[in-house]
This record gives sequence, structure tokens and C-alpha cells, in this order.
Amino acid sequence: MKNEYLQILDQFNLGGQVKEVTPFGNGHINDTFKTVAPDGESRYILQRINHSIFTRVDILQSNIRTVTSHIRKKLEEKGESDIDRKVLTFLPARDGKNFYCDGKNYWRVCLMIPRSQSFEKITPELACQAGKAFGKFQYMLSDIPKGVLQETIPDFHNMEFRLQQLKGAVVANTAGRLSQVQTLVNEIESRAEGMCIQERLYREGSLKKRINHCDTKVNNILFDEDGQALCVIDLDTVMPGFVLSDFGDFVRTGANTGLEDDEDLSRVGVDMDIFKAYAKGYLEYARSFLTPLEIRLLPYGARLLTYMQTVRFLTDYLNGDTYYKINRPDHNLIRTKAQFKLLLSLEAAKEKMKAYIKSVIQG
Ligand code: ADP
Ligand code: GN1
Ligand code: MG
Repeated sequence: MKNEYLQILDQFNLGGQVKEVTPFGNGHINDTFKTVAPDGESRYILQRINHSIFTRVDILQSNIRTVTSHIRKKLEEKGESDIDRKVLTFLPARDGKNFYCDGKNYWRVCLMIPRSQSFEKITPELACQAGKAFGKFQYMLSDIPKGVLQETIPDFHNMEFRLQQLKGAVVANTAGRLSQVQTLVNEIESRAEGMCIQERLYREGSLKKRINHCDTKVNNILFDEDGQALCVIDLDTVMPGFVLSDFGDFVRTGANTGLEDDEDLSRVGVDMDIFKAYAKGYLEYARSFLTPLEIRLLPYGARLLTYMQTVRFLTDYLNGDTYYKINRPDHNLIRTKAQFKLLLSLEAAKEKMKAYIKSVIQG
């Protein structure tokens, strides 16, 4: 009897052989596997989509199809070489759909990008490459007409909504943890109004929505053998939203001298070299489509996404850990404290960041 994963793979038109399937990557949300052929080659990536988080798998996969074919077209128009390593290729299931449901779980398959590597640890060189890759990604998607892509997680990076969720969690106090985190709740509340600027500007008509990746971590880029960015991956959260998401979330994840769940808060702080390298790379493409207001808001974006993640981890802690995978009982509290410490460092570095962005723009 074949194992579960090989049976799932049978539902896709692979073309190549598969001997075994092994876990791959370390995300918080989906489960990723790579296939191994009898000759030892890994040709396919199999993913179990977390459908309690992505409840509309049809919308999710249709967004991904739109995004990958749009990018492919752009690369072809530009006459780029090696396109199959610069954009993901998803394989249809035997029934023609771009995912397969086994009755319980949802699965998808894409081609493994050959001779690619990904990095968990960042350097200024990689940050600059990542900035270019995410800037170019947003640029290539900037002409997708409004309404074509839907929000795969409604209000995903909407700060007002995330604060409402926290409020709900505080009132419900489901896990009985509120008294332990009251000081953090107060710190968050005192910053709340200032952190909802984008939603306000949008209502006033001075900020528009753009297509964002919404999970701009360095490990969501594949690099070639020489460390040049090849391809942006992990497209589940590509959706319309506010532009600061992709700048802010990279600074939050990449320009932290500590870990996202560091217990030693003295290690957590902002790494200005990474910030500068990412900003420089990002602006190389993004300056052509960002408005002066959006450019001015970039350092704020770093604080915003870090604040938002503090709110999200704290909400999950108060709710009794229902969203993020945890590996110890107080994992979400540790994450909350580390994010908050990073926020304090970003607040302290605000003027330096502004000055740097200005210097890049003035060239
Ligand atoms: P998640 O972060 O949800 O686990 P990803 O799509 O980011 O899922 O995949 C996890 C890791 O698997 C990536 O960081 C990358 O190292 C590797 N990976 C994913 N897709 C590919 C691909 N098509 N080719 C090569 N490596 C891949
Ligand atoms: C989740 O899938 P992963 O681990 O890259 C989350 C992000 C958070 C991140 C916190 C769909 O991302 O929004 O920023 O954890 N993704 C979703 O590290 O909620
Ligand atoms: Mg990923």
C-alpha cells in the first residue's frame, strides 16, 4: 500500500517519478514536502494548504494562478531568459482544478525550482537582493486591474481590524491570561490611533490599495547559486492591501538582531545595515510607482507591521493559542514580548531611517 503522500501525488499529472516524500521548510501555516525521484532528484513541491486559515482554497488558488501567469507574461515581454526559474509553475490535478481535496485536506503541487537555494539567515547582500525582488514583484503586479485578486484572508493587514480582534480577546479572556499581559495591552492601546493612519488615509482618498505579497520574509525568495534573487514564492497571501505591508514586514523579520521568539530581549533590536540594504534594493523598483506620501511612510511601515504582529501574537495568546503553531505553552507571549521590544527599537531609530530613505531618493 502506497503511503498517503504518494497517493495524493497520483491525483496530479506529474510526468516524472516519485520514490518518497519528505518534509521541507519551516513555515507557521502550511505543511510543505519535497518529492524524491529514484535518481535522487527533487522535482516537485507538495503542500497541504491550511484551510482553517485559508478557508476559500478556490479563491486562493485562483489568485495564485492569476499572479503567476501575469508575472510569466511580464518576463516574456521583457525577453528575460530562464523564466522557469523566475516564476512558480503549479501543476493541475487530474480533474483540471489547480488543487486537490482528499475529502479532508487540500493539496497543491508546483515544480521545484532547480539549482535554487533559500536562506533563513540574512546578510546585507541578501537583504538588498530581497528588496529588489519584492519591489520588482509589486511593480510587475501593479497593473492587475482592481477586483481581479481577492483577499485570501479578509482584512489580513488591516490594523483597525487586528485591534478589534485584540479587543474581543481582551473582553473574552478565554484562556484567563489577561492579568498577566495587562501592561502590554496598555502599551498597545496607547499607540492604537497613530497606527491606523493607512486606513484613515484610504477613507479620505489619499492612499490607494496595491497588490502586496504580505509575507515578505527572506525565506520566501529563492536565490540562484551566486546569491542573486531568482523567484518570489509563498504566494498565499498575495492580495490587495496597503503598500507598507511588504516593506514593513521585511524589516520586521529581516532587520531584527534577535529572533522572532527570542527569550533574551537584550538580543532583539533593529539592524540598520539590513534596513538600509533592503530599503535601497526595494526603492530601486518601487520608487517608480510609489507616491511621495508612501515613500515618506516607509519607516512608519516598519513600526506598523511590527506593532501589528505584536497585536496578533498577543491576541492568539489571550485566545489560548488557536492560530499560530506553538512549541511551548507561553510561546505566543514570548513572541509578543520580542515583537514589542523590536517596536521600541524601531521607534528609537525613526529619524535615522527617515534620513536614510531621503538620501536614497535624492540619490
Ligand atoms: P511555508 O512558508 O508556508 O512553509 P513555502 O512555500 O514558503 O511554505 O515553502 C517553504 C520552503 O520550501 C521555502 O522557504 C523554500 O525553501 C522551499 N520551497 C518552496 N517552494 C519551492 C520551489 N518551488 N522550489 C524550491 N524550493 C521551494
Ligand atoms: C505566518 O507562514 P508564515 O510562518 O510565513 C503568518 C504571517 C505572520 C508570521 C509570523 C497566513 O507566516 O502573517 O507574520 O506567521 N501568516 C499568516 O511570523 O497568518
Ligand atoms: Mg514561506
